[in-house]
Amino acid sequence: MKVGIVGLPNAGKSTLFNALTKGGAQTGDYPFTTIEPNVAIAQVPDERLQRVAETVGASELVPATISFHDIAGLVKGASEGEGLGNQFLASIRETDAICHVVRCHADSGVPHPDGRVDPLADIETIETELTLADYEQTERRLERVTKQAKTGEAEAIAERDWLQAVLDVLAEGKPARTIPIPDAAPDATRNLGALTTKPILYVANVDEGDAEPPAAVAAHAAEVGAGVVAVSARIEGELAELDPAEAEEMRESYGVEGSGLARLVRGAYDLLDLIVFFTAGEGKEAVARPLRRGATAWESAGTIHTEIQDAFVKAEVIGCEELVSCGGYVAARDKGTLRIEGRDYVVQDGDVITIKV
Ligand SMILES: Nc1nc2c(ncn2[C@@H]2O[C@H](COP(=O)(O)OP(=O)(O)O)[C@@H](O)[C@H]2O)c(=O)[nH]1
Ligand SMILES: [Mg+2]
Repeated sequence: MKVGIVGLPNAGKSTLFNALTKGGAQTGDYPFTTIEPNVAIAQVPDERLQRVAETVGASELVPATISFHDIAGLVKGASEGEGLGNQFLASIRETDAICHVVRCHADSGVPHPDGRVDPLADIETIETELTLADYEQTERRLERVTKQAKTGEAEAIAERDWLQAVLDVLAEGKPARTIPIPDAAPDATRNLGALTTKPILYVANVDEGDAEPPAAVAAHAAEVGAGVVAVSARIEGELAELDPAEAEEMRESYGVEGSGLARLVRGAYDLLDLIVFFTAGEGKEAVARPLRRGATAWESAGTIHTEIQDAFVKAEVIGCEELVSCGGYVAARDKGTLRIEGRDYVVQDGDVITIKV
């Protein structure tokens, strides 16, 4: 799972990214590893994993992870090749969700590319570029799928109609996510690779001591179905340099409640609408695996390995709390709480699953 951090130049993307990488290492709440200068991996904190591992006697813990990518280069005209142009848009295309940093602080020492502070106008600038990029992409895809639909294939027809509806809303400047994906063409979004179908979290980079995002930003987020959090990237950056006790003291002096970074990481997880299931075996790894809410046992197998999915026969399933209270698989099987489920079983958050092949 990848989250792309975007925003206009000087919005505070890198400050926030650096705070995340340092802060995570410090507090241990969200351990981060920087794998490339602009890519950091965060572990999803989940105390259930520890208990599942102990119960089954697993040898190693493998937490779920989420990666944050600092994607620079979005400027006005990017969709027409300005700045990093298409290269930047391609990087966003590979992400599952977008974290959009919006300059809201009024520090005159930080230049704004347009020489004024106007969060809504900035949001519009970015979203216009994404919409324009999607418009072009949709036109191209529609041309291809229209040809396929001439054969009378039901899926191609559904996809064509969806693309036409998407093109119409994009022309009005609205995001593609406003058009529901047709049942008959479930891969339509993935095939298109649109930017405006991705869930968005606005990160309002506010003045020191501000706890709330500007009302206009919150209202816009509600209108487009996006999440929103307020942080001061600068303060979070400073806090990240301190040890936890000092950081707490400084937080109090600024009147900042809780860790802004924790709110950010939490907000990003919520955006992805993920649940977690576990796989764990004695002497083997205990793994926490993120899964799309509503996914089936068969789909869960696919997130482990395509070979396991191809060979799927059935799944042994138990809720993690039940497994822990039973004290292990053998006792759970004896008690009859370890269930056998087929490929269409809808996986629940916290399920411990063994795929039988
Ligand atoms: N006053 C203030 N300055 C900030 C804040 N966040 C970032 N900056 C400053 O804004 C400038 C641009 O930040 P940067 O993270 O490099 O922006 P990016 O271009 O989006 O990556 C830097 O000088 C930062 O120190 C903030 O919350 N408050
Ligand atoms: Mg930067």
